[in-house]
Amino acid sequence: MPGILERVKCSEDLKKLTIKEMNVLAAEIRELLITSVSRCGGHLAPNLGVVELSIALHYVFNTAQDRVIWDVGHQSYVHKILTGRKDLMSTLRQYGGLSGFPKSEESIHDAFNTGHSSTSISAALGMAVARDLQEEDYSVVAVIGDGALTGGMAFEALNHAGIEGRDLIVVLNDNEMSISKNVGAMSGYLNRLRTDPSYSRTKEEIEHHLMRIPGIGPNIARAAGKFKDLIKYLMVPGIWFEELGFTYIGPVNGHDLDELLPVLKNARRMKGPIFIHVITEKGRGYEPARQDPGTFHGVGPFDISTGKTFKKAIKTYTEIFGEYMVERARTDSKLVTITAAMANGTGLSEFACCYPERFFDTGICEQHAVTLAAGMAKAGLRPVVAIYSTFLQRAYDQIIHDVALQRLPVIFAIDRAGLVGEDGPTHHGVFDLAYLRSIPELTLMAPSNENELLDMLHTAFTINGPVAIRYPRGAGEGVEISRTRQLLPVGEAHLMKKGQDLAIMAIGRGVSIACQVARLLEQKGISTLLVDARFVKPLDISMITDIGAKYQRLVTIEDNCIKGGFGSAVLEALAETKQQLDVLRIGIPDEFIEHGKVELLFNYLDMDEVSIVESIINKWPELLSYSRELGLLNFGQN
Ligand SMILES: Cc1ncc(C[n+]2csc(CCOP(=O)(O)OP(=O)(O)O)c2C)c(N)n1
Repeated sequence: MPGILERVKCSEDLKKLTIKEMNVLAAEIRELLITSVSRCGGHLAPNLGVVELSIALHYVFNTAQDRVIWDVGHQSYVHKILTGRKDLMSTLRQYGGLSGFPKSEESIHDAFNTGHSSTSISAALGMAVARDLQEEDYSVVAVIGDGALTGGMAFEALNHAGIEGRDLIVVLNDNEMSISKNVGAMSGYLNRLRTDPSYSRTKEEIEHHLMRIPGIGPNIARAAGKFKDLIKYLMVPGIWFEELGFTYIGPVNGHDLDELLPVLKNARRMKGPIFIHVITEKGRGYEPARQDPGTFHGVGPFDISTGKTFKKAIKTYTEIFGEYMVERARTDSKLVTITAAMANGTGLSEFACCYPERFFDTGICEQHAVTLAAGMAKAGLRPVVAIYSTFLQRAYDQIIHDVALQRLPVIFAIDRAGLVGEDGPTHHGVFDLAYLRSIPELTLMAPSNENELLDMLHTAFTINGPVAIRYPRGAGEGVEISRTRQLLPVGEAHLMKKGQDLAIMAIGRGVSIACQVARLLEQKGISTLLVDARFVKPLDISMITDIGAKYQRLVTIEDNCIKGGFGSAVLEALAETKQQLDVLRIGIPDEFIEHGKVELLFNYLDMDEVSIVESIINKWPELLSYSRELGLLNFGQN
């Protein structure tokens, strides 16, 4: 028998269903979510938690006109399924397939592109203003998780929306989880709203109870004033939101359509800013995800019957970093670590267990995390802030104003640098070399393998100023980890191989690509000098000058945007030292890069070794005539 999902193509189809049928639909959607994510990977637990909420939103609102903005957007799969994209779920996050986040280019039902947290209320308010000024008529709804609500931008937007007073609905999807357990005082407040009966009482109930108090009850109106305010603070639910100018409704059971539908229908009719507090369970409907919502927040392909993911053989840079921190903390009592809601993702979970008093999770607050580190450093600690490259963009001013300007010894461990793959353009960490290398006083490095990461961390602790180390997502190069750590000479590149015909300078992940390129070129009889730059700042000017003096051709390779990145730094150095050689820069072009497997993206961008060799030969065809006897080449390893 064909399922109900087969019949649902738009919100009009939903409206024909009974609540019983919608509950069957919810089960079918959960099945589709589990199958799709088990194959493609993705954000399973967040989506399983919003199935009924998404159905209810699509029942009450029509996203062809009304604007529903999904904060972060990782929980928008159900919305995609309900807006004509269910048959594309098998392409989820694959190159050319469905994006894992809302994308206006993909559907008119995706009102606003998201990926980074805590933007939804600002964007929704912007749309409400535009609607009113242009005298249009539609509803605007921001759906924000309790994790995303920890981000400062969400508070800034609530603060503004309350005073604007426009028709705007904020739905808080409260599952008590960010990626890990949610943190912070607001999370505690939401928890009290959820669980403490005195917070959950309705205003009517409170009045009713007061009326029954002998003596003051009948005089309740006269007894208002200060006492009323006091009572309000003690007993009215959601008072914090009410004081900001929102009408607070809740808590509402986010898995009960009988509760959800009337609440949303009423909210649609109400005036002014409305805040609906919806309680959901992350991972609902799939036991492994319910039991371990952190792991199933964002997960790679897994076996549905066991919930087990397929383990990678080679350690990731993240793991290497996390282990080093635990190890170092044993002897370095000043070391503290900071994460912005990504303890697991940045490899700090073990540190958090071993040294809970020296581990700080700020919530999704990158800006605060960086200035918190600045304060700690100023007062004598040695903070390491571990943040993904893309999310560190949030804290640019804090890096400059609070850390670098005071030359504070904060170490930035920048994970997920370069292309990250399936999460796509909102998550690729391809700008950091460009946005960091312009900051004075900052030392900026990128390791080419696991040992280099460890040596860079080791070196970073000896530098009395800010240091940033950026490294890619996923497995390292698989090199054997040496037991002893080396202090790297700051600002010195590493000559890996000598050669005559052209020079290649690479950085970070670019180095392993450069090695492959050199190997392919050698096969064609072209001899290459290979340099691992290690530092983008300070740059090894003497190495660059040397190359400029001896070579006519230089290739730079980086997993970063080409504009303003490492290659640009090399070009600047060459210009400043008046070197005339011809330079080919390989890096991320000046465009936003779609989602898909990293290898595929490199291929698509002509950044794989074969394409780079092609570009080199195209640029300098005379190289092919340099065919030499391989035995005569200088292969000396340095
Ligand atoms: C600025 C920024 N920092 C970090 C992240 C990574 N991140 C994605 S989802 C998430 C947790 C979101 O929690 P919540 O809003 O409660 O949604 P839930 O997954 O629990 O439904 C985090 C930290 C991000 N997307 N944006």
